[in-house]
Amino acid sequence: MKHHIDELAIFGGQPAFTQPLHVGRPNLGDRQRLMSRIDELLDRRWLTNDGPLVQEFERRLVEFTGAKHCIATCNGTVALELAARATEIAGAVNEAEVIVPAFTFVATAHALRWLGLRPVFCDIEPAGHTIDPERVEALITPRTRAIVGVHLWGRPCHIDRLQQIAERHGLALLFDAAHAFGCTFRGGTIGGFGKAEIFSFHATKFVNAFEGGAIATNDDVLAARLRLMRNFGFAGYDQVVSLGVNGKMSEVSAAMGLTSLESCHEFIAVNRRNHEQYRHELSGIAGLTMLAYDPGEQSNYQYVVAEVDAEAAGLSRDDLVEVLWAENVLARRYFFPGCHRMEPYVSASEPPHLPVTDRVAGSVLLLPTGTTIGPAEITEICAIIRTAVSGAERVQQKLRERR
Ligand code: T4K
Repeated sequence: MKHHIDELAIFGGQPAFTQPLHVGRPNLGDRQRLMSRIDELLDRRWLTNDGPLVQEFERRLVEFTGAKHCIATCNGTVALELAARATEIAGAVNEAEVIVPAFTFVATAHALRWLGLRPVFCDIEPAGHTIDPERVEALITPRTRAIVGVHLWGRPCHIDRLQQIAERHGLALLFDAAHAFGCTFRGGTIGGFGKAEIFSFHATKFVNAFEGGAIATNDDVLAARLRLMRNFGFAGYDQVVSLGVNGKMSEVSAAMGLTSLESCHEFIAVNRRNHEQYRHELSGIAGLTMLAYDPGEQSNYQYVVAEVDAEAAGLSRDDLVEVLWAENVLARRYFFPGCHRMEPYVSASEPPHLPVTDRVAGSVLLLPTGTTIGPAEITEICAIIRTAVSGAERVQQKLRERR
C-alpha cells in the first residue's frame, strides 16, 4: 500500500494497478443465464421488434418500479426524445424552452435540442447537485413549456417542489432518471413521478442491457403514443398512424437487461458496501467530502462521488485525477464543464451565470465502484488519495514539472 509520497507513480513508483480500474465498469449478472437466454432467442430467430424478451423485460420493470407502463427503448437518450415528443412539449411554440440543470450528462440537453427545443440551463443546489427549485421560476418565460428534472448519482431531485412549480405555471414535468433506477423519493419508487421518467440501461449503469433505456409513465394515453412512436408509428402491418422513429430495444439487450435485473439487489448491496468503505477510509482527509445519501430513502449507490475543496486539500480535483490516472485508477470528473459550457450551447449564447454548477463541475471526483472492484482495491485508492493530500505541496510541484 502506498503510504509514502515517493511511492506514488507520479514520483516514479510502480502504478498501484497493472490493469486500469474504471468508473462505469459493467456489472455482469449470471453469465449462464444470459447465455441460455441468447441461445433461446437465436433458436426462436426473433431478434428484435417487440420480441418476447423485451415484453418480459417491460413486465419486470413495471413490477420493479410500480409504474403503470414501462416502454423499453434502444437507449436512454432516445427514451428522453420520445418522452419529450410524445408529451407534445413544443406545442405551437417555435423554439419552445425547457428548463433543465446544466449539471447533467450532455444527453439530457442534446435530446431536447435534437427536437428543436431550447434547453434553458438552471443552477443546482450544492448538497445533492440536482436542479435548484428556488431558481426555476425566475427562468420561466412565455415560451417555457416544460421542466426536466434530473435525479443524479442515485439521489432524486426535489420532485415535490418541481411538481408545485410545474402545476402553478401549467408546465409539463419530466424526469431524467438515468441514474436513479431502484431509488425512492419519500417512499415512492422512481418511475412513477411527473408525466414520465426515463431510465438508461447503458453498459455503465449498475443494471444494464448493453445499450438500453425505458420510459416509465402512469398515463395510458401517453404510453400508447410512446409505443407507436418507438416503432415508426406502426399500429399494425402496413398501418402507420403517427410520426415515429426506431427506438426499439433488441432481444439481445433485453436478455442482458433481464439477467442484470435478476442481480439488481446484489449489485446495490455491493455498491452500498463500497460506498461505506470509501466513506470510512476517506474520512478525515482535508478538503475531501463524500456526497451523502438520505438513510430514509433507497439508493442504488451506483456512483461514488467526492468533492475536492482545493484550498483545504492543497490539491485541486484535477491534480488528484492526474495522480490517480498515473496509478491506473481512471477516476472521472463528471459532468465537467457543465452543459452550458459545451457545444452547441456555448456558441449559441453567453453561458448563463451558474456559480454552483461551475463550482461543483470543478470539484467533483468520481471513483470506481461496482462488482469489479473489491475492498483491497478501495483501500489502495483511498491510501493513494490520503498520501497525495498529505504531501500536497510536493505533489503540486511534481505535477507542474510533468505538465
Ligand atoms: N441522462 C443522464 C443523466 C446520463 O448519465 C445518461 C448517460 C443519459 C441521460 C443517456 O443515457 P444513454 O443514452 O447513454 O442510455 C457514460 C455512458 O456512455 C452514458 O450512458 C452515461 N450517462 C454517462 C454518465 O457515462 P462516458 O462518455 O463517460 O462513456 P465512456 O466511454 O467514457 O465510459 C465510461 C467508463 O466506463 C470508461 O472508464 C470505460 C468504462 N466502460 C465503458 C463501457 C461502455 C467499460 O469498462 N466497459 C464498457 O462496455 O458516458
